[in-house]
Amino acid sequence: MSKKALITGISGQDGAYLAKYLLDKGFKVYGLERRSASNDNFRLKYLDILNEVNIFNIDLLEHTSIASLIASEQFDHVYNLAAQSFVGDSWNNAITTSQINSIGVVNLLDAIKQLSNTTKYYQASTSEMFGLVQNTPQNEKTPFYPRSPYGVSKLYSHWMTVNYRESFNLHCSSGILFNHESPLRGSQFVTKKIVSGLCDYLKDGNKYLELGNLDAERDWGYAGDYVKAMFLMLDKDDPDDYVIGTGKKHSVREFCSIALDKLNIKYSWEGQGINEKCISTKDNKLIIQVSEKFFRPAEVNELLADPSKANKKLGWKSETSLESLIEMMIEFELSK
Ligand code: NAP
Ligand code: G4F
Repeated sequence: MSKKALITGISGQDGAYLAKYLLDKGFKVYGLERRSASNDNFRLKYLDILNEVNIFNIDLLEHTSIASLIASEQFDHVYNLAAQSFVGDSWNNAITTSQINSIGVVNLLDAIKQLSNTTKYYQASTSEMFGLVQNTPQNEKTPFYPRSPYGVSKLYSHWMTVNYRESFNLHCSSGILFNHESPLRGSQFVTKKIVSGLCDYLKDGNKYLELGNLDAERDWGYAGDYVKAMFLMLDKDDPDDYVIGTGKKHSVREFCSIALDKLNIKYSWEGQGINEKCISTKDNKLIIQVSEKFFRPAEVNELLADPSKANKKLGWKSETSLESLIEMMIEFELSK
């Protein structure tokens, strides 16, 4: 009989790629989605799997509905990907962020503990928990120092996952995933914003892009590679926590430069700090300018993964280079 997996946040970037991956592995895939007027499941449609997944319309905060679902379906795997995942919004929406990202997790863990204790659980932890990094590169032993309400809320759920594993002997694992992107990335995140903004500039030379901190450095990988690590964690006999990343970092400015080169746009960076601009060397038109409104109250300046534990124990490694990822994102954007 097919194994059953529940994915919360199935309408998001990772949810969609994970659903496809598990369907290809023969799982029966169930998804949790909150009702929304705007969600048209474009990612599941793009991957051509909308009709292959079973969707439950339940908000992660509806703890009684979550409990009855967990009790009635007795899932083999539960992947908790639902979250308010945009760091930049988390200062203005700190309470909602905390409710979804922290209390939502306890709703699931507690239901599993009481009603389905052989279910294996995956928690979507994040490199944002390292925040003001205490060591570089970051691995499972690096101390945490979150820098946003998002990071703090995820640290709570990370430790709750560890606590339920240690207290109740549940199969709960956390993936501490570094930034991962794809053509299906949400439009607010910087990589998608850069690629779509530059494609808009290519189509209409009067459009330009406004960005915040160009010096921030991230370890960017491809979401399609990262969902495999989620499955590998639950496929193992022993639950554990794993850092997942590429082991390479680039600044936001470097990401822009690679995308500009791929689009064959000739440019130069001019000025410094808030006055920095990227200008076309063909006609002097503005391509990118820095805007204070995209800076954060507290920044995570650099993130760089040391994924050696996952390499060794899960046999997982990042397969897609940043250059290939950017090409993939550009191709998708230009085909729209
Ligand atoms: P995403 O595209 O923002 O997807 C998040 C999903 O959660 C959306 O489908 C959203 O649905 C759903 N959701 C939000 N609140 C909910 C609620 N109350 N009840 C039910 N569903 C709810 O994020 P992602 O990039 O796929 O990331 C997946 C997970 O990994 C998140 O937990 C994120 O924090 C974590 N993570 C991501 C990265 C990354 O670089 N992508 C790195 C580390 C960790 P709506 O459409 O209704 O908003
Ligand atoms: O793309 P971002 O918004 O991603 P961020 O904040 O690193 O968070 C993402 O990765 C985390 C894992 O490390 C996840 F947990 C989280 O859910 C999310 O998926 O911003 C990346 C960097 C930041 O330093 C930001 O200040 O880009 C900088 N940036 C500069 N200009 C910008 C912009 N970010 C955004 N979103 N928009 C800008 O205009």
